[in-house]
Amino acid sequence: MLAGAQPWPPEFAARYRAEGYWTGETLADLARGWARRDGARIAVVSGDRRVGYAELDRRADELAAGLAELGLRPGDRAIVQLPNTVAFVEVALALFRLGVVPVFALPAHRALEIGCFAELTGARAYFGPAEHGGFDYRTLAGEVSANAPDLEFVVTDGDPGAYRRLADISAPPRPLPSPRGEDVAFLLLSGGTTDVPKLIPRTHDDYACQLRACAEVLSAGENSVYLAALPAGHNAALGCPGVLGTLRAGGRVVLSPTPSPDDALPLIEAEGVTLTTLMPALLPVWFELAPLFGADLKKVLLEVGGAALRPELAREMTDAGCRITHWFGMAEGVLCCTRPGAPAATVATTQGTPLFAADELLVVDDDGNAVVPGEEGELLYRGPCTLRGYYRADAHNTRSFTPDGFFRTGDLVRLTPRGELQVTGRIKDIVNRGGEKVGAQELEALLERHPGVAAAAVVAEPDPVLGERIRAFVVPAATPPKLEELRTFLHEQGAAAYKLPDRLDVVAGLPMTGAHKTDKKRLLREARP
Ligand code: OOB
Repeated sequence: MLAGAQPWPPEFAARYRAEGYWTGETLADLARGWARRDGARIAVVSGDRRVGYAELDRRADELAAGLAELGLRPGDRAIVQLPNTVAFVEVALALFRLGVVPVFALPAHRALEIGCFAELTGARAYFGPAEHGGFDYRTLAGEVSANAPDLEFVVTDGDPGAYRRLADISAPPRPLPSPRGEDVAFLLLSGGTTDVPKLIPRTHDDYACQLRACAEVLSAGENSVYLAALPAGHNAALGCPGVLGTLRAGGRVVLSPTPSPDDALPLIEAEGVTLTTLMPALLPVWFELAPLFGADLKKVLLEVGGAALRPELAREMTDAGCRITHWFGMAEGVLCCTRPGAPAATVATTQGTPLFAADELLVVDDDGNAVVPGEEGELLYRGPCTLRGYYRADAHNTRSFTPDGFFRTGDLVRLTPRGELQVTGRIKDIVNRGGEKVGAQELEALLERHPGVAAAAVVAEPDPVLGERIRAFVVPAATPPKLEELRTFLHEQGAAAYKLPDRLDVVAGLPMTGAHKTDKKRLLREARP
């Protein structure tokens, strides 16, 4: 296994194999079977491009061979920051086949985040667009490379500037050693990190298991048309069943460059979309604007998760005939959902039941003891897809797992008498800004780099549109800084735009708890409304 990744203990691995969760199937074989059976079948649609299974399969082989010729080797890491384009799919498949481990970054990440991933993983390659959304990723790659001695290859989709053009990397397919089921297939970014970013190793065995199970519960198959509107490198769009699960099932993946209604909604009617994944913040906008774009949302199974879904909104939409499955998901492999056809009340008020019968859930109090059934507590999770350790994060891992391997989610839940999950809050210190997760400590440390800031505290503030937004409290060191000044400063530090505070309070001091931590509850209680 990849150094720095934590395997499941042998007795659990044996059980998951014996019970058919882990089958040895690898992501290297995605698209291959369909390419042989029905090569002309469309696998991926992006803008004007329609790529068949045979073409995708061949390109993945040629790209893998080309990358091997450049010197990339199994076990190397490669940062993949491609937006939802054919290149994303080609690169992911090629890396899986070569045994190179993609680190899936989001297009919104900037030099700060990508630099962190490069340093943590020692990535040898970076794959990004030349430009996307008005931003030049070659400049970002240049900034990151300057401080990342291991980063040898920058590959761009589009005009490469000083770097390598993705389309030019190709060599005659050659036999490559197949990865094994237990090998790490890729690294995903955790949405639950409060300080420096954490990465989650996902194995072929565990992710193939996730893809199969998600496709099964949603009846996704060869006739499915999956719309990837959220970033393809996020677990929700990548594999629930998402892009990879749809390719596995022989369906069609339709890629939208962004989730904005004018990009995504026209694709629904044009491509006959049957399934898509959305964060709750997008739902009202899609619901309202769908008719304008001739999109009939009733024809699409809507997978909604990533942040709290307002029950009234869920009801309004189901009353209007929309089909929603409500998900509680984590990149760490925790997945619960309401099954299609569940009663409207279940969809509106619960996040359903675990994906696997082998998933073990505990709801515990502050002392780690199981709560009385139905009471609120922290959700602990253990199962065939749930990680046993973050990548290269030993100290953090001792806090994030119980001694017997349960993962501490940091989310507060209660279980209904029928065993359905209800997310009630969280204890981890993050802001869930419309589904995008911002670690409070990471942002506080960045704010405290500003010369005008002596101390900072970041809290989640309720927001009618995003669910939560970022409120920063700062104690000034000199002249009190203004919100715009701090936002510009963070931007210049290379932070992603979704991490910039929405609101600023300049305060004389921060209240402390007995444990010398900022007392954020008191801070909010005493703050102006
Ligand atoms: C998904 O994954 P991540 O890794 O970006 O974020 C996970 C966190 C959870 O720990 C929880 O705090 C929050 O997002 N969350 C929810 C939620 N679903 C996720 N909070 C309230 N209600 C929900 N339904 O966000 C993700 C991964 C796969 C599928 C769907 C979402």
